This record gives sequence, C-alpha cells and structure tokens, in this order.
Amino acid sequence: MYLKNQLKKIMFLGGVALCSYYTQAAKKNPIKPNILFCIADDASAKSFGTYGDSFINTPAIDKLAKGGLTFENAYNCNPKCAPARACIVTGKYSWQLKAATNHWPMFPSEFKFYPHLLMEKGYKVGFTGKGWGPGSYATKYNPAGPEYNKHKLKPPHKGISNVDYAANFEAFLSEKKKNEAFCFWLGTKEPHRFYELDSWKKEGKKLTDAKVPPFYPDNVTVRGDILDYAVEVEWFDSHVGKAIKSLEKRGLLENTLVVISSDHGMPFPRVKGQIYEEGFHVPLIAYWKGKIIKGRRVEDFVSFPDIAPTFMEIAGFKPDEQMTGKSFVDILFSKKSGQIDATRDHTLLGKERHDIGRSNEDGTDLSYPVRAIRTKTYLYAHNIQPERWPVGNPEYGFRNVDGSPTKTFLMNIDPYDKDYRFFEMSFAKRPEEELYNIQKDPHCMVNLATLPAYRNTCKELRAQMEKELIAQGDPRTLGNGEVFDHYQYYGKRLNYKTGERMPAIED
Ligand SMILES: [Ca+2]
Repeated sequence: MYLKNQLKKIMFLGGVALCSYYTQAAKKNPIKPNILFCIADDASAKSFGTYGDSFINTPAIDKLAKGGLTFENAYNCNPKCAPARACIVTGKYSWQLKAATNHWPMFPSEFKFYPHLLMEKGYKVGFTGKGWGPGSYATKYNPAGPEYNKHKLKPPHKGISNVDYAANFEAFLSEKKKNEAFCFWLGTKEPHRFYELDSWKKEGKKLTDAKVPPFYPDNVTVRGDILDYAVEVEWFDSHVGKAIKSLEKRGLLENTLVVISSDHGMPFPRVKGQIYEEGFHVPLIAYWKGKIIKGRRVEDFVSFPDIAPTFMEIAGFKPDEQMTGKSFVDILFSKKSGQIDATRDHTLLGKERHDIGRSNEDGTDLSYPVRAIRTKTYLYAHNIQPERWPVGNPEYGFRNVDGSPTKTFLMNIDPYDKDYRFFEMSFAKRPEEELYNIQKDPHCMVNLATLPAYRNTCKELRAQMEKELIAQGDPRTLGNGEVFDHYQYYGKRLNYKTGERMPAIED
C-alpha cells in the first residue's frame, strides 16, 4: 500500500511537472498548439492496419501510427454514438451524465464541453460531418463546436455522405487568423450505415478478402456486408489523409496534435452498442511531428473521458473541475512503450438506454442496463436486468441493432437450423453475469461466469467495479437506476400499442 501511494505521488508530481512545462512553453511561445481530432462513426479498432493485419486499406492512418503512438487499450466507456461522444466532449464517465448517458437525449445544460471551453479561451474551434449526436442540446453550437458543413462533393457510392470533410477543414483553416490556435473535430459519417449494396465490387475487392468474426456464419451475404463496410472505412482514411496534407501545406503539422479514433465498433449485430470487446475497444492514435516519439505502442488503459482533460492540458489550461477523466499527456510525451502508468490497468464500461424498443407499462422506453470492467485478462459484465431483451424486444424487430443484410440473414435462421446459435449470440437474452478471458477469447465466445472455478474471479471483479462506480456516483449502482428509463428520448419514438413510429420531439 505504501509503495502504491508513493508511486501515485510520483506520478502526480510528474503530471504537475508536465503541466508546468506546458505553461512555461506557452509563455515562451505565444502560438499555442493546435488540435485535430478525427473520429470515424462506427469503425472497429481492428479495421485499421496498426491493430493487426486488417484487410481494409488505411494507409493515411497507418502512416500516422508509424510516425506516432498507438494505444493498444483505448475504450469508449459506453459503446453507442451519442453516449460515447458525450464522454469525449465532457471528460466525464457515462453514468455521470444524467440524460446524456442515454442515446438521443437532451444534453443537460449543466455540463461543459471542451470545444466550448477552448473557444472561450481564444481558440478557433469547429467541426465537420458528425459532431456530438444524435440528440438535442440547449447551447448555441453543437457540443463539438460551430459547424463547417458547407462544402459538398459527389459521393462515389450512395451510402457515403456528400459532406466534403477535407474541404470544410480547409475552409476552416482559411478563416483562421495567422497566430490563432485551433481545435478541430473532423467527424465523418462513415462507416455508419447505410451502405450501397455491393459497393465493394466497384472498388475491386474480393469476397475472399473479408474476415468474418466467429459469431457470424461465413457466407456471401455476411462477407459482402463486411466489404461494403470496408469501403466506408477507407473513405474515412482518405479524408484524414487530405486533412494532414492541408496541415503540411500550411506549415502547421509541427504545431498540431493529431488524434484519430472512432466512437465504437462496426455497425453489425453483437458489436455496435454491445458490451463485448469489439463494441467498446476503439482505435486511438496520436501523432505530433517532432513531439511524440514515433513508433510507440502503449498498453495503458485510456478511456474517452480522458480525452477532454488531455486536450485542455495540451492547450495549456487546467482541465475543468467537472472533468473526471484523467489526462494522458504524460503518456503522449513519455519515451517508453508498453505499460507506463501502473494504475492504468483496467477500464469501466456501461450502458443504459440506446435505441428504443422495450415498452414500459407507463409508456416510457426501458433501458438495458449493464456495467462492466475490462482488465488486462478479463471482461466481466453485469447485466443488471437480464429479464429484458438486450437488443430490444423481438416484436419490435430488435431495434437496437441497425438494419443490415447480416442482421436480416441472422433473423431468418430457422430455430432448428444448426446455425441458430448465431441468431442467439446476437439477439437472445443474456445471463446476469458474463466473464470472458480476453487474452484467449477476444471475440467473447465462451462465458466463464457459470463455471465454479471462476466464481471468485467474478466476485472480485464485481466488487472492484462497484466500489469505483459508487465513488463516481453512478445512480444505477447506488440503487436509483430507473432514472435512466425516464429521461425523454428525442429521436422518433415508438407507439408500443400500434408499433408505429412517432415524430421526433422538436427542440
Ligand atoms: Ca457511431
């Protein structure tokens, strides 16, 4: 215990030293560093070359990874668009965000967003494509900042957005005054669905290229769907490449921290929105020419709430007192690879209501509460209300899974078919406790929680998880979890009596 405390003290002092290094550097150099944050919508970590032998071509991002730092253990706190992005902009854990713990919320106005804070402090701030969302907010700007979506292009495939992200970034840079520092959010709408069916054929891909996870049947439908996804991941990469060229052209690359990520895993059953490794493990790559030592791979666990305090510190400011995440500036500028900060050895995850599709007697939309802890070896997940359907009720079409050829295929598997287990893995109810040995079972296929040999492991992980959640004020762990069922859903709601969609609430 003594040693642990000493270690914490040293790391704290290290953090203070770095912080003052920044303050001093900022005083000497009146031009503050810029921040370019590029975030894909629904791209799995494994889809990028730096995370393994991906069949998807991401040369621009692979180059940044080679010239910078790859985080092996980056997690999103809550694996769905709006909740994950809410953690990024606020620097808070998902269960500390009231209505914004859920998908499609009204973002409570009490929370501060790092892009707005930097704007108040003189940074030029903007976003293109998808910022925080979907949902409503009371502030003048999107939580990700003022919008730059004016420039359009003719998309190569129907599923790709006509927003020209790179051109909008260029426009943003053109507006910038010479010595003005900037913080920009380049958020592509890809590879979010929908996809042009068989777009992969036009791109010259082969069915044999696709890698099929073991929780799907290996067939032409699934392979084609994965390849259509690949086309959109490559679109994200191409715009990152163009944005880097813009920085180079303007001589800004040496003074810009570039961070690449994605909000959660690919929009397929059992991945997007789900508390399994591929849903919540995100890519995180940091590049800063001449500042971050190249080719490093770090094993420290970092999570989305850590991003806002990091950006605040990079800009030379103290993280806002609301921010509960922990800056990883020390990791960025360390010379080491592997584990740097011994305390970063696990992460907490959770979810409440994502999409609708679970009726309540009083007409509210029920959540599917889960809390989980991921350590180096294990994923332990507590499905707090296992009597509910994890991806929405069957009678409403399992709405918490985006429509897709893969989903349709799985839903049509006959209960007597040998492949019916694939349907169950994506849509069936789950046991209260799940435990996976991620080192041996990265796809979370074998639940160890039922085995007597793992009872103690489950007990210990749950105790550690709940202790930390209580310290963080999680209403669910404190016994007030039903509050999440009653926050208004701001998307198109469902009339549970007729099964019809109702109009979205206007803000
Ligand atoms: Ca998303």
